[in-house]
Amino acid sequence: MKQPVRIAVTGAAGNISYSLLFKIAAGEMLGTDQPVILQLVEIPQAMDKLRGVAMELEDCSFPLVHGITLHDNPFDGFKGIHYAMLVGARPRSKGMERADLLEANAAIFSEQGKALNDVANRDVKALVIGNPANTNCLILSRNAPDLDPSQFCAMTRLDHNRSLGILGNKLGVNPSDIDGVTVWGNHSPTMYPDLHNATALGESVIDQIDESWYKTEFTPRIQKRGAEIIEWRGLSSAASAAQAGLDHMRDWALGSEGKIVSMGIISDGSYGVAKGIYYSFPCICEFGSYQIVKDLEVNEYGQSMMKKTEQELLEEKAAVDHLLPADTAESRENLRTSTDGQTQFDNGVDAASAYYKADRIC
Ligand code: NAX
Repeated sequence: MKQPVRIAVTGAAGNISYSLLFKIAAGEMLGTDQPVILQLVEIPQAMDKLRGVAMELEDCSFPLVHGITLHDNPFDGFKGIHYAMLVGARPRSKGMERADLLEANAAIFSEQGKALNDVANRDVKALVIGNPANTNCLILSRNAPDLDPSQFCAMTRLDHNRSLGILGNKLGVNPSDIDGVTVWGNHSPTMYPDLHNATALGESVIDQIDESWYKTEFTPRIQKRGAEIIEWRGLSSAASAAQAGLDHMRDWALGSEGKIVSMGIISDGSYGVAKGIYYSFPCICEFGSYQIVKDLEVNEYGQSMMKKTEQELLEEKAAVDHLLPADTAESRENLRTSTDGQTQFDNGVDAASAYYKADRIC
């Protein structure tokens, strides 16, 4: 039996987590041979609701769940964790400007970055799902000076999966028969879903679709799919977001089997993208780490689309720049490439502490 891994989920009493937690507990993320300890984090006002969710998890009797702990702050909740699924974020309330939203989330993700830095496993992998995901991820990473910026990702996998699903439907193929789709940039309506290097059953996709369908129907549909779901369902995407979070973390940890996946990662300047922002690139994952696929052709249209979404991220960064610790700026721009990235289990946590006990709910 493998040693259990510790997974923190923030916003654990919310909608996305209500799907995500049960999938993780069933072994869909890290495999059905990987026991897990779930460290659930919420704001103090949501702790009762969180207890109810934890009771339901307990009632499922998942054999892989070796413990569930509930926390109202990240410094407790992130102790010794190997994986962080950061779902909780401040939603935009009525009358709130974008800058206010960025600032409200900056407070949350600064604190969570510090907590990861102080108490998480040194090899932790953190995925930001809460919006604005890319800039939240930047804030998180900049507040964790002792962790590598490549240990942080923003989720654009839902946009990637949406592209595969809608394209598969159009071409009459299974989404798993498609490869080479990239969603570039920000998880926002400026994202660029690029099909120019995509293949379906080994045949070029771009040769099989109409350019005007691609540019005027497919692209805006992917960019605004979240709003379309809200319009029909009356609620925002939850199960599909949970599935995407799970897919992202599974591929990052266990490998993408040679397939290209879109991940919001620290830009190292590839494809001319400004260094130091979290931008979605085409990646292949292997041995617990990702690599940017470097040699894809980007045409003039693609370049202008990539610039637009980069510009938006630079503007978001400018809006929160005064809140970012200056001393982590350079290390996020002068990156080294690591060749390994396997999660180690030497997490320095005192095995006698309460966090190591496999109590079901404590
Ligand atoms: P909910 O409002 O249902 O749940 C959010 C939960 O987070 C709440 O229970 C809240 O109490 C908690 N929370 C807030 N601040 C927290 C903090 N500081 N620490 C811990 N918990 C905290 O939202 P849900 O539908 O689950 O969506 C969560 C986030 O995902 C939102 O920011 C949403 O915009 C974002 N999304 C991101 C997507 C992506 O592709 N990156 C797609 C889906 C989704 O829109």
